[in-house]
Amino acid sequence: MGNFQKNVKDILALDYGKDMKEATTIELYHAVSKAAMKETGLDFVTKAKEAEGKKACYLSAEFLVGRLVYNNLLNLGLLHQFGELMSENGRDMREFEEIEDAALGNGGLGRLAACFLDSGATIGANLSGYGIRYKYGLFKQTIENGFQKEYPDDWTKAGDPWSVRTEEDKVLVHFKGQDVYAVPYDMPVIGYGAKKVNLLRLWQAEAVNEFHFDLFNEQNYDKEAKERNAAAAISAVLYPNDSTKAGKQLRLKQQYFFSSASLQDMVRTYKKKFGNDFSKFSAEYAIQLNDTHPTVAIPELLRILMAEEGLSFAKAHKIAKETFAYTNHTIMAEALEKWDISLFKSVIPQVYKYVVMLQKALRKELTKLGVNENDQWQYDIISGNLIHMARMAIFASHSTNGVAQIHTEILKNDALKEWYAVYPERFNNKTNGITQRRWLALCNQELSGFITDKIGSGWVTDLSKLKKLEAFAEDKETLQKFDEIKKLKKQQLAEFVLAKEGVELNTNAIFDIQIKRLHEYKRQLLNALSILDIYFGIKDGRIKDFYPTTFIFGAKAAPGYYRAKGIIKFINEIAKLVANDPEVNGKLQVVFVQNYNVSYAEKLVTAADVSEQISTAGTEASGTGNMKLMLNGAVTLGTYDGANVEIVAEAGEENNYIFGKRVEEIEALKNNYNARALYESEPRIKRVVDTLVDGTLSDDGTGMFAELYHALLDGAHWHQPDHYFLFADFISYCDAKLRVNRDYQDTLAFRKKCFLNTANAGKFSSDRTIRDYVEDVWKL
Ligand code: 26Q
Repeated sequence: MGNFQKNVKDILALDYGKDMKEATTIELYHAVSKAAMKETGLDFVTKAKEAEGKKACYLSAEFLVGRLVYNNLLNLGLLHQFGELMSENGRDMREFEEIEDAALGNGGLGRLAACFLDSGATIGANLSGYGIRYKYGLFKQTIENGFQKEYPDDWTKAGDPWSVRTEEDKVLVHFKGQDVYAVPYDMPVIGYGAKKVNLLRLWQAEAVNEFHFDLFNEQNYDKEAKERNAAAAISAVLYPNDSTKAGKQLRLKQQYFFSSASLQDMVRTYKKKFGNDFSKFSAEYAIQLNDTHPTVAIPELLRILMAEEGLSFAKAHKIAKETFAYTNHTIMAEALEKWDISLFKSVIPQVYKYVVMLQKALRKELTKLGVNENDQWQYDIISGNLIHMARMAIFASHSTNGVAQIHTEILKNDALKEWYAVYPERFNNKTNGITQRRWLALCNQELSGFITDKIGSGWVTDLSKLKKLEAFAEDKETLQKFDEIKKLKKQQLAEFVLAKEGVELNTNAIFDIQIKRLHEYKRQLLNALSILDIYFGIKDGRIKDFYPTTFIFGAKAAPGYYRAKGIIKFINEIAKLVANDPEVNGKLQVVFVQNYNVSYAEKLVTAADVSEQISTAGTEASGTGNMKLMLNGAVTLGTYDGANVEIVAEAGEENNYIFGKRVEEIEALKNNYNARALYESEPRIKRVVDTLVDGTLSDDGTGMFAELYHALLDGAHWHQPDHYFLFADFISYCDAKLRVNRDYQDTLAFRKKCFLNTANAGKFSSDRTIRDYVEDVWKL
């Protein structure tokens, strides 16, 4: 019996007085996690803090780590021993699936941060994460009568065995009229093979005062409770919007809270080593800002260096510029974060004057760079009554990067072109990636084993090795086995979906999957309309020999995003229509799964034949789900947008299904787009759009479908009709879908396309992305 296995048993006995057979799932979960923490090294906090050399700090409002137990066991090399221990005692390895799943993020940006940490520790880089320990993660979603409902996600209710509270490192954070403690909870980030353990430090907000029993009487009970609640409120909930809109005081408090705490932590550690000489600060730390959410860290560093350490503005500004780097995750100008000056001053007045100093320095520098006085307003950090966070981040850092080639080009030539004109050397691209440990080794053990049999296990830490698979692309037996694995993953998914949703999936069908946050620009509505087109096409006899297809959706809508919620209802009504129609229900199936999250994604990506990546060209910065599906052998049905462009460049246009207008064509359309004319002239468009209002489908009297109809045909909320050009791409999209359907009927030819996608996914490892950051930006 291995050390680890013995430890699990000992902990069970000591903590609960039980054996492997008697222990409850939660008890066993705690014992397994504790034993794994022991293998990690119980001094992991000390060790990480003593790491030699320059450190990169990833500041992010979100770390969507998902379920940790299996991932940590994998990276510790204990997954096999764990499986053995469980089965020997008549227990199921998957028992813990009902317990933990830390959703401390919304979607792409948060999950990217988690993948980056895994890669940083695996390649041996000093990369730590700094964020917020939200009490409630992203809401849980159910679908009731076709509508989304939200419930709180109390992610620590079964405890949090992966964190340690590092009380001695707590710091004070000041707000106007309120001081709070930021208390760090440290999670080990275990690199694959466990050679390196980094830290994810999440700050929890707590009241400063010890509970005062003398105050705790009738009169002061209120005051005591109020202060305690106001402090805890700062780290209470994750904002569920995944595009900027909040503009709320509490959101700014969250941002300053973790930015200030993280900087205080760095400055304190730095001073222990170097004393008051700050000339080496940027040689000791690189700080990556994950979008503008932590950008208030820039004036906060100025404040600390100037007000507390006595440096001049010139010196502090130079240090900030050398230390900070900024990642942009969105193109859409309206999504760039701005704060009201009066709100900013009402929350953190002590920081505002450093923003003013930056604004003054900006103007001075622009003049020096020869920018005409009359053009300088375009750059203003302080403009009208607003503070532009992205402008501040670009000006006061040395690096601004986009997250896919096309995205970076759009930043340089369009969205941020005036900045590119004055600071071209600051702009660079870092195409996103995903960790193959979670997104293949862990979630698809069948495919992993198969790949390792063919080419060895080197791909686990060097994904470019997958290229070796190409040698087998003509081999019938290989493709047959590949096909069988996909079939098996479909059956496993079907079992899970039956248990969760009560729906039986047709595992002989094509699995066509769209999983991502619900957003108009991601065009789930286009997918839904195309399914209706197929539905009518089959019924009319226009579409013959249609190969049975199961369309699966997973998506959460921001709770206040009314139109997105209407789209969810619409998809669910289509699912019902199709399921109840005997003319089509052997051929078409539509399923909207509830509570799509990281763990659900792990199952869905392995079972997909078709990956839906259909955003309007120029709107999706990168996408990372596209990479997960590709890696697991799905073809991309997508537009020329985000990382799709690089995916087909790697895997071949002929092995994927690209459709629709390109960025330039969309740009050209913007000035003379007539959605209604397209609707009137194309009967297939008219037919499917009319289902929103002609009684085919019901929104239960909410008016949601009529609102969608008007948004498409008349425009609403300062947006032109069909703002995301669904009609412009409709026919091209439906054609591509039918091409997929035809091609699928030649099983091995289609599987070869899938196989070549897996073989060419090497570029999309986050190990590669992190190496690029380490070399070009952080200079570790
Ligand atoms: C901002 C202010 C107030 C409240 C919430 C927010 C907020 C929160 C989350 C704004 C944006 C987000 C998340 C954005 C996001 O996930 N963007 C995605 O980032 C991925 C990683 O780079 C890309 O692959 C996706 O293309 C991009 O949409």
